[in-house]
Amino acid sequence: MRIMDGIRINLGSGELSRFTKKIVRKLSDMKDFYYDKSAVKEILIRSDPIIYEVYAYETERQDGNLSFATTILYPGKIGREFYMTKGHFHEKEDRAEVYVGLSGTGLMLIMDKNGETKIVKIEPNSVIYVPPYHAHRAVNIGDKPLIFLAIYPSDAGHNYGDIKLKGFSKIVVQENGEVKIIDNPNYTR
Ligand code: M6P
Ligand code: ZN
Repeated sequence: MRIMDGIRINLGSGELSRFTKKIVRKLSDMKDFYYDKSAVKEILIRSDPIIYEVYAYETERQDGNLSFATTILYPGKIGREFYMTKGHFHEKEDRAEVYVGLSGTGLMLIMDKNGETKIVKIEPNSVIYVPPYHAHRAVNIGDKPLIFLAIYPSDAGHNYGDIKLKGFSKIVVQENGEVKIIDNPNYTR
């Protein structure tokens, strides 16, 4: 009987050996998501840095199926705010997700519908459960790429609308060389 190869994760680069979709998210693709709009403008005059890349292995969008993706979130800041993913609620809001940290250090913001945000560390070998009805965003607070695996129902979908408009209730910034979690001045309940 033939033994099949599984899909491998390159732990150095975060790349999947097989994937159905690759996303490259540059600053120009997510300028509304950072709180400091003038810092965004300033950077975009000179360059358009890649903030993160996603290798997704997605199966048919049907109840019961699972999909998974690795994300490589680069280190850096826009103004004082650390590089982060857009963050999203699921289109099917009752769908949950699991994140597994593979390399680098970061934080996961997990926010409920009322804007209550919990923050969990992402580091190698950490497993983070995102419950249904919660928005989730990863933030790189280190100086190396943050690499993690996410596993989610194939029919979950992404809803960026609310996040694009208001963001998360908390943002992660650097202050006097330290990582600080502060209230997002642009967030309204
Ligand atoms: C993880 C998963 C993906 C998601 C990606 C980037 O890999 O949650 O579903 O697309 O992170 O996050 P976002 O879609 O918020 O930019
Ligand atoms: Zn998700």
